[in-house]
Amino acid sequence: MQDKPTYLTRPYLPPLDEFLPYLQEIWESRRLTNGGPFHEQFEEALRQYLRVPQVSLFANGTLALMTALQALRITGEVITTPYTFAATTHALLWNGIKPVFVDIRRDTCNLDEELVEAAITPRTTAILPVHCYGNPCASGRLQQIADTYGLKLIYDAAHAFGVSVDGHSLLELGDLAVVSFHATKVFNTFEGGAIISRDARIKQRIDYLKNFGFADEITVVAPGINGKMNEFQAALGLLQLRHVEQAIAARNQIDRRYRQALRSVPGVQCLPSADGVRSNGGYFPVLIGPDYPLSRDQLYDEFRRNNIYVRRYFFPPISELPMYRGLASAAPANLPVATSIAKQVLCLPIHPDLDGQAVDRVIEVIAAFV
Ligand code: T4K
Repeated sequence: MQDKPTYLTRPYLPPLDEFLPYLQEIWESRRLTNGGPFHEQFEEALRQYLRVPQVSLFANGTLALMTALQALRITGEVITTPYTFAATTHALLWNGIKPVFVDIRRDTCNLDEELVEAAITPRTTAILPVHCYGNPCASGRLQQIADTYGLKLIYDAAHAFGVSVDGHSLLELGDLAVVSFHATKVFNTFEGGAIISRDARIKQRIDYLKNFGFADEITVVAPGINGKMNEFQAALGLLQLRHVEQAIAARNQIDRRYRQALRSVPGVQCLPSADGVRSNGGYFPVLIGPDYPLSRDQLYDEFRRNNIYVRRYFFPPISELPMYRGLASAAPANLPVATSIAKQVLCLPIHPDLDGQAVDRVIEVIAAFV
């Protein structure tokens, strides 16, 4: 067993001395939150970096998701994926919306666009897909379905910061896209998130909603929530933007190393990387198939014995959680691909501070049984 633990991820942080001047400014100005100067600067800097029309910053990605659904007045049923983090589906339930699960594709782990139409009912108002692990959804087809049936398309793009297809950010897609800046993400502000919107009118509504619905000191135009990002988070975000390209490059280098080493390991399958996609190296999932000598859980335990903390994202599928499993669409027979992938998946450690030796140890643990 190696002494030093290897974690799935370690949050990227810039050198502390680069952050101190920001902190000093916050301390001196006493401007801590409610759309302060760093908030305004970060929102604009992010808009330019991502090359998207509008950005609304949030305290975290979950509040952003909940607000996105409110902003578009989504009700009734929403078609979504069972293969995601609990926040995606919980955001629907917190809005009184019924999730309707549709199975995923084996190559991307994203909502299977060809199964969506069959799940539409007169109560369906929107589709909520996830760009799982930053893998792009079949957005052309999903948009076509949304347009045909008059549905809204909201992407949970929590994993998709910095991912682009043919030079276009994934965050441009759909009516709204929601991204997370949680500590474990490619780009972090400790906690944080944002909604990407298409025009100033919808951004205005989102901004009211995240501030209790206040339009001015005495006018409340909507039953809003407190979703505001504070000045500490925004200042860190501004600084993180200077480093994020380097962090993504380091992650992608680890991604390439894993792919090359695992190519020759029978029973271990990496998800294919699609043409024209600039990945962010946010996650490195592998599927442990029947040709591998150990089951997924045996390999997970073996990693633990070696002080390596891999994760089973996303097991169990959300459709199997107690609050969802009674839904007709949650039946495992309706979701064979998600059910099978959730039993096979392991996310391997990947983050900018993971050195070559640690990556080799992860590969050695897998290869030792072949
Ligand atoms: N939609 C999707 C598709 C999402 O994946 C998420 C969040 C959301 C929406 C909601 O966005 P946020 O509201 O979170 O902004 C983690 C994260 O908490 C969560 O943000 C993330 N997805 C999810 C996939 O993973 P946990 O409970 O598995 O994380 P935890 O605390 O076990 O940490 C994982 C590893 O990271 C540990 O091995 C240690 C390391 N770590 C973690 C933290 C928090 C650190 O080294 N330092 C840290 O500060 O959920």
